[in-house]
Amino acid sequence: MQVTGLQEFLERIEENKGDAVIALAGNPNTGKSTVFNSLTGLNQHTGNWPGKTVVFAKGSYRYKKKNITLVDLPGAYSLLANSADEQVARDFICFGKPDATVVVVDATCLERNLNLALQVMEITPQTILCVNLIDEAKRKKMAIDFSKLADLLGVPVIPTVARDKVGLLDLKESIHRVVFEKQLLQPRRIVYNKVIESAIEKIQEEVEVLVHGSLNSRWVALRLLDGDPTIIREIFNHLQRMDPGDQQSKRALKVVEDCG
Ligand SMILES: Nc1nc2c(ncn2[C@@H]2O[C@H](COP(=O)(O)OP(=O)(O)OP(=O)(O)O)[C@@H](O)[C@H]2O)c(=O)[nH]1
Ligand SMILES: [Mg+2]
Repeated sequence: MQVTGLQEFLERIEENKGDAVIALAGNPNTGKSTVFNSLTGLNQHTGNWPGKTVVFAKGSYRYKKKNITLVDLPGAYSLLANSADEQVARDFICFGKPDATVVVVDATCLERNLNLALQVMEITPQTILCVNLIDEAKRKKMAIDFSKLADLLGVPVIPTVARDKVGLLDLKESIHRVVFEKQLLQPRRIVYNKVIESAIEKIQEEVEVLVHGSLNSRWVALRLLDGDPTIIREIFNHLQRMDPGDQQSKRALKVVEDCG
């Protein structure tokens, strides 16, 4: 079995992980670390992603008798990773199976920031949108209809001013509901054109046998169609670890490998 930096990282996160692991993702400079520091206080430590210069922080807080581990990820514009930072964020969200992912977005440039949120929602329904910097949006006289945004996206939307600790209790409550009260989320799904949708369906059938709910098979199919070799390599490594070893799985694994 190949030991990647990813696996070593996941093992570190697993240690004393408490009752749930929550990923904090978002574009650069949206206030992720401010949210992280406010929620975890001194209960945190930082480290390097094994083999990379990328820094991550892990911390914890307690809410309603549950111990929550937060992972502060480096800023990313996209999960179709272009930089080492983006690769780390992507790999954790995709393969780390956090119990929920909070996407921190900048209220003053929602349009650009929602790209990442939609990509996260394509991987996992367990997504919460934290719309931060609403003080800046107000200053710029921007009005945001948060409940309409939540309806449109199908996930909880929490407005915050992280620097002033405004809205962070709501964020903790939302995380609690999603993780422990099994609040049903129905994230808006991006529908592609007919040709792509039918290709997705075919590939999804092939890979389902390997994926077994450990990854989202629709997302895997999309990545195989994209053909990005770095992500396909990680998908291959992940699926190889899950491989039950029968003929059907071997064939599916070969399909994934050949796409890379
Ligand atoms: N006005 C305002 N500033 C904020 C708010 N939240 C964070 N900031 C400021 O925004 C800047 C960036 O915050 P960080 O928490 O470092 O952002 P980040 O997303 O962790 O940044 P990267 O890790 O570099 O991607 C800091 O100067 C914060 O003090 C907010 O709600 N309102
Ligand atoms: Mg940060």
